[in-house]
Amino acid sequence: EAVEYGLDAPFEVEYHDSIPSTNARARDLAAAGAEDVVVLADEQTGGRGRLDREWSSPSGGVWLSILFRPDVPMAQAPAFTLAASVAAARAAREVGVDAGIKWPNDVLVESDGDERKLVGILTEMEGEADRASWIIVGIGVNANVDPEDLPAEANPTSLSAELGDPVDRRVFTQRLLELFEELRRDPETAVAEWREYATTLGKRVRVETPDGVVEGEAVAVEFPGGLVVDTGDERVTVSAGDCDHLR
Ligand code: BT5
Repeated sequence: EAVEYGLDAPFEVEYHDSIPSTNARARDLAAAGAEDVVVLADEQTGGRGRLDREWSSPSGGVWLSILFRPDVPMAQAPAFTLAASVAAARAAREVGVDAGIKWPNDVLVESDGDERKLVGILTEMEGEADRASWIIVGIGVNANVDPEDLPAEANPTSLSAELGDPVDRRVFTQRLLELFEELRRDPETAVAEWREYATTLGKRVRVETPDGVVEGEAVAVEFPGGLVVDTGDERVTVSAGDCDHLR
């Protein structure tokens, strides 16, 4: 299956059979003044997660980055991560995979307390505090890949592994992009749907934020994407960090 699968998108799509990272390519395009571009690859040789962690990206996945220039303050960027996770979870549900969302950026398949990672999202931005110059939303979906080819410690899964059959990547990607475009303009629906899919709400969590560790019960998610944690003494809203579900 060739990666150049002819998407009918409201933006330019750039295809690569193999590239180090679609986010890195999108950053180069942003620096050159581009906007409304999707970079899509069959394989990434240097895919990245948050904090420069490696993102394993063998052939068969949907590895893409969306570059756009919305007129929003930088602080609103987490709303795009939220919209992307909802778009990915809904697109997965539409092909029959019961995906949930773990705050802030993981789309998972959960069964019997076991959480298998299906999608990762990496949002990057540049600009002034009151106005982002560009935003890049990188979405990595383990579509038609064998979880054995992914890092075992991440407890990964894929659409094909969950379904027992490969998905049509053209149809899936088309739908994912459509949903993202819709949801990023409709934060109310995105937040409401996030709550519906959330595996984090109601759980005891431990969040490592840039300012320290917050532990307590996850009680809410608020626009543009903060998680409200009830520590027992107070309610703290965390806007970024690594989150562990404690039970
Ligand atoms: C993420 O980071 O989950 C964000 C991943 C974003 C990937 C997309 S693909 C298109 C675009 N181009 C890029 O270069 N990146 C974006 P984080 O939450 O930091 O999770 C990273 C961790 O996930 C790693 O440390 C591994 O443990 C695990 N991991 C790596 N590859 C995986 C995979 N394919 N599936 C599931 N887990 C994986």
